Amino acid sequence: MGPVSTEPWWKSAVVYQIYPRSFADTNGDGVGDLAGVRAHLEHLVWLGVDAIWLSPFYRSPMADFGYDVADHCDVDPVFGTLDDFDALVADAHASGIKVIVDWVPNHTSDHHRWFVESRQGRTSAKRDWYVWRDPAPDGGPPNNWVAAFAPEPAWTYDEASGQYYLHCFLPEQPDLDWSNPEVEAAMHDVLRFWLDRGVDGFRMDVTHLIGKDPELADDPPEYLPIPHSALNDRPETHPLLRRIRTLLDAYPGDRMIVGEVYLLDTALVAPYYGDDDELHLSFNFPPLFTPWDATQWRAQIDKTVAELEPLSAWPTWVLSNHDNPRHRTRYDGDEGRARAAAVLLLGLRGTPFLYAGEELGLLDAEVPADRVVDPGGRDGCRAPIPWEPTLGHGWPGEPWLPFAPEAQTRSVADEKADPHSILHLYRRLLAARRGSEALQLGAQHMLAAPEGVVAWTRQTPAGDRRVVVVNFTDAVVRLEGTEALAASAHTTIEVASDGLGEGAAFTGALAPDQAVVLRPG
Ligand code: TEU
Ligand code: CA
Repeated sequence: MGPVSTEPWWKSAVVYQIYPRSFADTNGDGVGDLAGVRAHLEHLVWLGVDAIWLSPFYRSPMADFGYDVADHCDVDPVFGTLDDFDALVADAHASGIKVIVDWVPNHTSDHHRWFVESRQGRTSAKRDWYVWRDPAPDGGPPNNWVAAFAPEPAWTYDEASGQYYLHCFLPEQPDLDWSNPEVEAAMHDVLRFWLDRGVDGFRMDVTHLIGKDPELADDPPEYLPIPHSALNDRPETHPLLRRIRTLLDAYPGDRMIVGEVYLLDTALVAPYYGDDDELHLSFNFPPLFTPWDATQWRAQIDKTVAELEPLSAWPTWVLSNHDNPRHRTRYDGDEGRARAAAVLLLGLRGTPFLYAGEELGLLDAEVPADRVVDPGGRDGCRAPIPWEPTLGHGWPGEPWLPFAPEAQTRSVADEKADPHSILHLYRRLLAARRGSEALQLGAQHMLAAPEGVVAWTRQTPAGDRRVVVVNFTDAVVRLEGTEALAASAHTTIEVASDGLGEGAAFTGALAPDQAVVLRPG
């Protein structure tokens, strides 16, 4: 039995992100599908995750691989059917795994029936569901906003009506106008559709972008060409989030919303929790972009605590996702660092998000020019999961992207069979969290430690206690004479990133790139 807590499930949960295209294919078309997720739930139960987040599986022309939604309330045939979704949720729940789905509220596909109607002309009943504006006096775009992915204007001209429409991402992703109550009501209906189907929560795409300046004023020229999607931070978004929160909280069972707030300063992210009346959780990306360096990581941890603690806002931690190079790739391909990073991620106070494949220590795939498919250059981290060491790695057809390097030796089957693998490290870390209320929910106290080391304690009022120590250097480090040594006196190594010494008394020394979870006794 794990610890019993009265806190909502999402505070103690470890969430595992699945990019459905890349997870597991059951019909041989080279694209992963919902049946593939269902078929591999057993792996996730064995690993010990508490929840899965599914990236979009809705009907889509796939200009942005599903983040261009053409029907929010149906499954794209490439991923299966609504019945497949229901079966997946039923099996996940039966296995004790919560299901979070992606909700893309800022924009739709240009193939969505709302946009098809909107672009019919200036008098269309859905014209003002999107952001249409007359050209600037010189005939150019209405303002200087830059789209994501390429440094192009965030506006596309529509010859027929003589107006531009706004798209902060691809031209195939027109922005909805959330100042229109009909849009808000329609998107609330989407939330209800999935809540009624039993989902446990949502990952809300580009949360900070839905409320926009009614004047559509230019971005400060000194920021260009930063895309507008990374700058937009408006008061208009907050009442929208409060109404979304009210909608979710009216459902039983602690339904959760985690926002993708892509503002690269934690001080700007914190207000999206509101006064505990907006997002339940928010991603916090500055740590993801932090190099493998003790001083810089310590500063990120301190900053996160300083910004969130006064709000009683619960932190989140993430190292990898479908938009960025995997952390092992970012940390110079070094497996020792990737392992120590797993201890860091799973030892901090807050909800950790894992990205499928990081538990295998995958690197990004090297994608040859003739196989590049993503307009945002993100194919590398979306390589298919290798399930088997055999040719095809358990994929019945040629997958949509090439496999990552080392797929031959880093398949799920291989690593499952090897107790020294990084996969087993993740499993031990998840088990340690499940077994310790201190690791799940305990207070965090940072400890003075030698240069190159970050250390902290986790502790509950009832006295459950753990110490986490991460050596960011490639040298042996001794904690001698520091607060970190005093805090780790009379402890046993519960989990070590390199697997060495688990169950033995902690001596106060850490091997290069080693990180440990210590328990009293
Ligand atoms: O990402 C939003 C976002 O800001 C990222 O696109 C980021 O700027 C970029 O990936 C950096 O390379 C979300 C989704 O996570 C992403 O996959 C979508 O493409 C995007 O929204 C549009 O829906
Ligand atoms: Ca398939």
